[in-house]
Formats: sequence, structure tokens, C-alpha cells
Amino acid sequence: MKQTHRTMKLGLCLAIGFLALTGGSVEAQHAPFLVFAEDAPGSMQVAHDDDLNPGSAFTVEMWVYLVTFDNCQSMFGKNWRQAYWLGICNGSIRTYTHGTGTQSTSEFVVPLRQWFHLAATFESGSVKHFFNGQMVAEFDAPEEPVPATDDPLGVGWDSEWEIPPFGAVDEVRLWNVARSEADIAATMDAPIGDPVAGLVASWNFDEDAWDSVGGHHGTLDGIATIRTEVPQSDGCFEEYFVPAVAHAAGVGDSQWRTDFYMRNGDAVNPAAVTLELMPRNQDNTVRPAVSDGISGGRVLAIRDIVLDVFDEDSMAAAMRVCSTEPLHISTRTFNQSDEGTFGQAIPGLPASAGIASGSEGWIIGLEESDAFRTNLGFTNTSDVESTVEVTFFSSNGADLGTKEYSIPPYGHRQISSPFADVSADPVTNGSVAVSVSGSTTIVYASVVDNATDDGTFFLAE
Ligand SMILES: [Ca+2]
Repeated sequence: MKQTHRTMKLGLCLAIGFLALTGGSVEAQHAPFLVFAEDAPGSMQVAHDDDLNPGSAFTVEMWVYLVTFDNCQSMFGKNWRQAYWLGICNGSIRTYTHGTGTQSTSEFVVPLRQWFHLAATFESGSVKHFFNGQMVAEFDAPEEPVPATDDPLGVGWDSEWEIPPFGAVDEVRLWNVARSEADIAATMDAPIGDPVAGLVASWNFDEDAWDSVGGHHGTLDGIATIRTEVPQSDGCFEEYFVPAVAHAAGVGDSQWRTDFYMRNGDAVNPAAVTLELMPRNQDNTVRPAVSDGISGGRVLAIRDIVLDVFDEDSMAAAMRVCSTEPLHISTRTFNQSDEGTFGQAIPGLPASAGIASGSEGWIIGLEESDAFRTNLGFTNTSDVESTVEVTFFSSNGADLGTKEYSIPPYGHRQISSPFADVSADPVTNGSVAVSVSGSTTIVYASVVDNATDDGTFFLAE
């Protein structure tokens, strides 16, 4: 796009406004919303109608969630070369009102990975940009009406700039009036389902790409889909962790294996799934991943997943699973012995099942004795290192001591016989209190029968 900056009237006010505006939490979009699932082509297009050429004034408004910036991402347009367009260019709000040469770009930079409300208005001689219901820039503009085109209207698309945002939008509205700051702020938090004077179209994505007031229904293409979750930076919508998996020899003669089961929770749509391995005791910012898929409503069983999927014959790890549809994940990690298998069920858990940074949890029923041994495990659910402080207690509640463990980004650690580090005596009916900082971390214990190598899984909560 042509890089002609127009005069800014409010440069100083901008910077001050930004500090004030980012203090509050604004969460008024309503799932589902229109999601542009990855950095790839996709669009919502609305067939041309004369009503979509707003003429002497307009307001375009929407909730926006961006994962990344790009050179220019089309948010709303009806041919930027000839008429009007709203987009984000390297994070700045940009509008065109009368085609090429009428660019207005705010110095204001919108945030990534949080919802915000975006609006722009035009009326004779003036263009204004709004962020979370407050004006952040005002520019001179032509006095004539916005030129008419017969191009389709685009959301996340423009007939002359087919670059969608990587993120999501909701409550997208077109008005044929220039709304005031007070008007925009007053209605941005609630859906509008019924006709209002000046409101040309309102798309809330609760039922496909339908316009609930003007009949200007949209058509979705490519990566544009209706969803209830915003994409993560790697396009992970439904995220799960299996706190421990293995194809490895353990203490004694134990030989640990993991069988893996996942069910697609959507009855109809196939789930595109990515299985990621998080090997023990290392930074897993970069990790092996294998793509798979399951039909709607079906269950997929993978025996000995560490060897079968990841081709690892001596590895203890955790797993991260990303899916386009909700999954139900169960695993069984067992000791393969001559007498049969002895094992424990380990669920696939959302990150929210872990202990959040700043929070505490407990595990009880632990034992380290001639009869049983305890393993204490940690699985970090993000790319931020976490620290877990563990306080050990005996059966009578005596504080045996505290140890601190660092868990690397997406890291997995397991400590064998941790009570031995704080107590010279055997411990039965022991407990641990865990306190996490840095990143949500799934904390668990596996108590293993020394005679059979039969394990039992305990989740910190
Ligand atoms: Ca919605």
C-alpha cells in the first residue's frame, strides 16, 4: 500500500490515552466469533449491495484479537483503491475513505493476544480512529461522500488486499452515520440483534456469518471459520497435556510403556490433531510433532505411543496435544513384566488443570518405604520457565523440609524418591504442598509398589 501519512491532530493525546486505556480489562466479545485460524488465506465476503456503500458517513466497529502483526491485515473493506477500508498495518490502525491517496494511519499500536474494540468513523472532512471506545486519532479527510463500488464487502478481506488478520473478530458492525465516542463506548459491550437507526449490518457470528439486522449475510472461505476459542500462536485451539509418557526402563527390572486413547468430542467434524513430545529434563520450546486426524465421534487407540509415533525406544517424556476439535484423552502407563502388566491411568489434561503461577496445591497418600516408592513429576504448560517449591510432610504433619525445582519451557521433570532428600526415615502417608511461580505447571506423583512395579497416579490439586 502507498505509504502517504496524513496529518495527525492528536499525536500527544495518543500516548497519554494509551496508558489510561490499557489499564482495564475489556472482555465483552461473545463466543462464538469469526476466527482466522492461521497465517494463511481466508475471508468473509458479503455480496455487493448499495446499502454497503455508506455514502456521506460511516462507522465500522468490531472486536479484534490478533496473534501476529503483518505488513497490512484487512479488517473490513470494499476496495481500498477506490473506496473505504479499515485494517491494521504493523500494529497501527489504518483507514482509507476515498481510495488511493486517502490513507490515515494512527501512531497508536494495538496490542497482541488480547481482545480489544476497534472502530473508525468518517464524516465530511474528518476521519477518527477509536480503541476500546476512546478516540485515539483524528485526521483530515475529503468532504465528498465515500465513492461507491460494486465490489463484495470483506471482513478480514478486501477485493484489492486479500490479507486476513491471524486472529479473530466479533460483533462486526457497519453504520451509515458517524457515531460519537460516547455512542461507540455505550454499545460496544453488548450484542445488537435488532435494527437500530443508522445500523446497516451487524455480524455477531453466533449463527454462521449472518447479518442479524440487514440481511447482508457473509460467506466464509479458507481458514475463516466460526469458533469458540482464539488461536494460539501455533494455531493450537484445543490444548491438552499428558503429564507423563514413556518407553523406557525404570527402577529394578521395570519396563514402562504408554498406550494412548483419544476421542473426537465433535460428532461430525474431523479433528486435525498434532501430537508433540516433551522429553524429560530439557527445554522443549522446539519439540517433535506428528500430525494425525480422527473422524467425528471416533476413538483412536495408539499402543506404545512413544515408540510407535515418535520412534523413541528409550525415552520418558510428557506430551502436548493440539486439536481443532475438543478431545477426550486417556492414557495407560504400565510396567510390562513377565507376570503381566501393572499400570496407572494418566489423563490428558487442559493446562487449567495444572497449578497456576502464584497458586498452591497438595498431593496426599504418598509413601517411600520398603513396600513403595514415590516419583514426583512436573510438566510445564508454557514457554516460560517455572519454579515449583515443594514442602514435604510426614504422616503426623511434621514439616520435613522444602526443595525447589526449576522446570524449563514446556519442560518435564520427574524426581525419584524425593522424600529421601529431606528425610532419613521411611515415610508412609506422606504429603507434599506445591507452590508454583512463573508458568502453570501440572504436578503429579506416581506411587509404585516395589514388589510388582504397579504404579498409582496422583494429581496435585
Ligand atoms: Ca459472537
